[in-house]
Amino acid sequence: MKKILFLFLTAILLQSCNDGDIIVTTFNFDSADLKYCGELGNYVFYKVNPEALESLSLKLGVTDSLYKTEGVKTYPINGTSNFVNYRTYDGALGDNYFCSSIPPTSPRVTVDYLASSGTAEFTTIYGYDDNDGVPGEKEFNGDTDGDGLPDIYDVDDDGDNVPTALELDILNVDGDNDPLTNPLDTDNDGIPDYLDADDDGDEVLTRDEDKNMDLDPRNDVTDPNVGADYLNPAVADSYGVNQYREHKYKIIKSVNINLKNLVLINGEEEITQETLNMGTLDNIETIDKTTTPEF
Ligand SMILES: [Ca+2]
Ligand SMILES: [Ca+2]
Ligand SMILES: [Ca+2]
Ligand SMILES: [Ca+2]
Repeated sequence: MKKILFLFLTAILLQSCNDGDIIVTTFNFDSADLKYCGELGNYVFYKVNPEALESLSLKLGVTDSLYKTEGVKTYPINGTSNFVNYRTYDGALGDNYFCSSIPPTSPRVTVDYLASSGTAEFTTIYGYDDNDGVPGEKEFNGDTDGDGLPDIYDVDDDGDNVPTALELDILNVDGDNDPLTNPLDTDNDGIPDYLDADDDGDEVLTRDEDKNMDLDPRNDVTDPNVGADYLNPAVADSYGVNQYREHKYKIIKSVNINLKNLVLINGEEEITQETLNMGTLDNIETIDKTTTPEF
């Protein structure tokens, strides 16, 4: 008769009889980190519980770029090209057990369950970094300059062609070594320069106070005693610059792997699990983006 064992989320103690021997396994991977190796066509994700000498692994023989798009992708567990194994061993696993091209001969596998059905659900989440000196959680939740790049990944939040990083407290005037506290507010209008498209309040936009029109208002200086024209309210000439400079930012991807409706089989024995969250891999892929917003 076929034995069916149900495991609950952190599944506790699994006993199985095998020719009279009793094998006890814990099936507990909560404290184990999710790790990965492999590449297109042969992805391996695994967790190892060193205390119980057991592992849970997912192999995917798919040629998808798994994290290409944000959102959920699902892959069927078919027991052949895509499969999940739950195993116990007679010794500790070396660091490369799952990632070496030739399968190691030791430790020996003592119990081996193979999943013949179920689904692997990959949820890819994008994070952004514009490295502009304003941490993501402190960026304005919106698109200040309306250039299509939200502030969280806009290196020039106010679109004035002076990068945000150069409009903060760059001279450490307040002495706290944090460029974000007390950012420059040249015209004292209560809007910090990095969010102010007219920094000196002379009613000519900073972007337009660019005499040589090289998309950098910092090098247009009429009066060296005051500084650049965009910070000098006494100079208010507009050159009608209708262009943004090039922007760079990073997309940092993380992925969560959730196994659903898993049926693990070992001979006559069967473990079923409705959901088994393998965990999240942070920074699994980073993409460098370069773009020039349309004006
Ligand atoms: Ca923007
Ligand atoms: Ca920004
Ligand atoms: Ca500004
Ligand atoms: Ca000016």
